[in-house]
Amino acid sequence: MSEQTTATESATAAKSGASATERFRSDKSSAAQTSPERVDLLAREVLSAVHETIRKNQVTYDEYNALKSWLISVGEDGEWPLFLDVFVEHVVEDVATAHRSGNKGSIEGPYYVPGAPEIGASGTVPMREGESGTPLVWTGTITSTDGSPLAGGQVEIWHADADGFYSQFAPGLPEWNLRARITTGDDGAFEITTVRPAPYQIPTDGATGKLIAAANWHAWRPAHIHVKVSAPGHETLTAQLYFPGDEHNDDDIASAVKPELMLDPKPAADGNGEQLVYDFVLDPEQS
Ligand code: MBD
Ligand code: FE
Repeated sequence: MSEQTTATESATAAKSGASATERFRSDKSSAAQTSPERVDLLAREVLSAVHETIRKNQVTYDEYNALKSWLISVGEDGEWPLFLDVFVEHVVEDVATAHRSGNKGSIEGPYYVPGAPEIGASGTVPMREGESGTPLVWTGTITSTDGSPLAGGQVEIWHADADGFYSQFAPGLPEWNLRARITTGDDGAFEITTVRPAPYQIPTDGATGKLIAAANWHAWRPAHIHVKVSAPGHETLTAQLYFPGDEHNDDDIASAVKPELMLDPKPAADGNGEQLVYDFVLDPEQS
């Protein structure tokens, strides 16, 4: 049996959820500061919307208890990061980036890990010997909205493997598998070699998967490559890039696909896999 099937067998929602919760707590939750005025306003509005839904739909005690039981299991399964990033983050991202004139972005999702290995301006993402998936060579540039190339720009890239698993969130994968950071030189150019990720299915054995099954939805996200692009004096861009023809581009469970984020892979000139060009334009930081 290949090493690549081991992860398939022992990946569980609870394990990836626990990793995502831990990751969030160490990177982001300590930075959360919200004034009492905003908490008062937002909590009241959200609760009113819930009350209104209950009245409008004549919600029963059975339904209320089903909700309560489900909410308890979201926490037990460590799936608050997954649930919120799948069903809520896309609107937060829209609001946060509406002022930009550079690249469109998309949600970060629960599986970003800072500190991936640096591979220079041109390099190959860490991967296993014989990593499955079509080889992909991606060239591009990072420029500012005025067209000037950005030296010292970084692209952090992370994506699932050909079985749909993310390193550090599924067992049996090397720590930094399919995660890397590139840094541009004076011309703002980069070249990244990796492999095509597979479509991603939300874990079906956790609370989020149970909601999806109970509502008769599907659990799929189209294949995607995550990036975080940064450069001195510029707003950091978080995005996901997609592949034309994926059957879930039009019904992503996370509502995170935008037409501007579509890649255009072509057969590679050397006959080995695919090549593509995709550039990034960053907005200068607002003063
Ligand atoms: C993912 O890979 C992802 O990108 C998002 C947003 C949610 C769940 C899994
Ligand atoms: Fe993802």
